[in-house]
Amino acid sequence: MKTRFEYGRPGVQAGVKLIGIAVLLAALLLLAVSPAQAQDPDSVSVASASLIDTNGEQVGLGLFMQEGEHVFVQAVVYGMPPGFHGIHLHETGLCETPDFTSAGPHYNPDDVQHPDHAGDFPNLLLLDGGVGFLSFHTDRFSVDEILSGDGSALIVHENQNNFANIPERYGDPDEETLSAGDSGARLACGVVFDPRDAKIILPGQEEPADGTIVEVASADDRFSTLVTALQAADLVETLEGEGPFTVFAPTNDAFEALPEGTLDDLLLPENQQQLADILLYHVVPEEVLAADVAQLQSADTVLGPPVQIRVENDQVFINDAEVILTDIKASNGVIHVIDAVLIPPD
Ligand SMILES: [Cu+2]
Repeated sequence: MKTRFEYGRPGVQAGVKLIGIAVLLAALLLLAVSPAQAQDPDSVSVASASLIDTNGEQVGLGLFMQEGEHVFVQAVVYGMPPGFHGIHLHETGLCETPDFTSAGPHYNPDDVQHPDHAGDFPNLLLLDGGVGFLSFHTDRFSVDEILSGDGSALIVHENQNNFANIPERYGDPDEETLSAGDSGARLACGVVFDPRDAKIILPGQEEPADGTIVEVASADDRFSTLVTALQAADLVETLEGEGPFTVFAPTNDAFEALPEGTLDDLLLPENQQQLADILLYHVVPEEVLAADVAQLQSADTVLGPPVQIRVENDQVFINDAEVILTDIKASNGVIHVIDAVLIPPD
């Protein structure tokens, strides 16, 4: 059971996966808020972190909830080696595989020594099955603080954190021990984000589209010529209809590649029918996703005559136009981008 979501906060990498249980936990956390506060969700400071491993796979979730002066921290981790692991908050909300050094050093706004960093946490114990749960309070930061600026990231390390606790008889601890407690490699990382900023899509749920085919195309500079043509051909209303439609959308470059003067001629009022015919030859009256397009040899268009579909060296062609981008979702269908204008047969 897998879930996708995108961060709503600008500058944070999108496209991380969440599992259903993580969403459930986040929901439970929100429910745990006292009824008076729950009436205004914005008055509650909560944050979560979706932990990914070095392969980008989901391996856990962290939750942070402000409770007065304290923050209640919870983490559930799975699919990682059993035993104790250092787990900390690091200072930058960026988790780039494979080593997560992008998250920077420990979250330490007061510039103090380990283990007094605000981001120092108790160790996490993973059971034999590689699953573990951590729950504690900290008064070293607030939820708002760890969400502000560059954000922060929750990191699970390979080894346990010794909290720089090296008794004198062992000699002087080195810099690595003093700064991070010999926790070793970063095995998992999760950007800390406000769950209310995230678009969460549950399993089986359709990804919400940003508007109709016309609205999606209008919002994209690459299709401004197409949109102009749709308006000139009086087809906007048609493509805002229920559909579903599949539109093979030529880019502006594709229109420019037409013989000189062709487009200008087509945009003349007296040629409206011809323009409409050409455009309707780009529309299939059903939703055909990329994975299905490649299975077809042809598809009937709204104009009538079918377009030919062929796959060559993993590239999909519609007649002689190459499909350069697929599956741009709209509320009433899907757009595949092509590099040439399709001309219907006479
Ligand atoms: Cu760390």
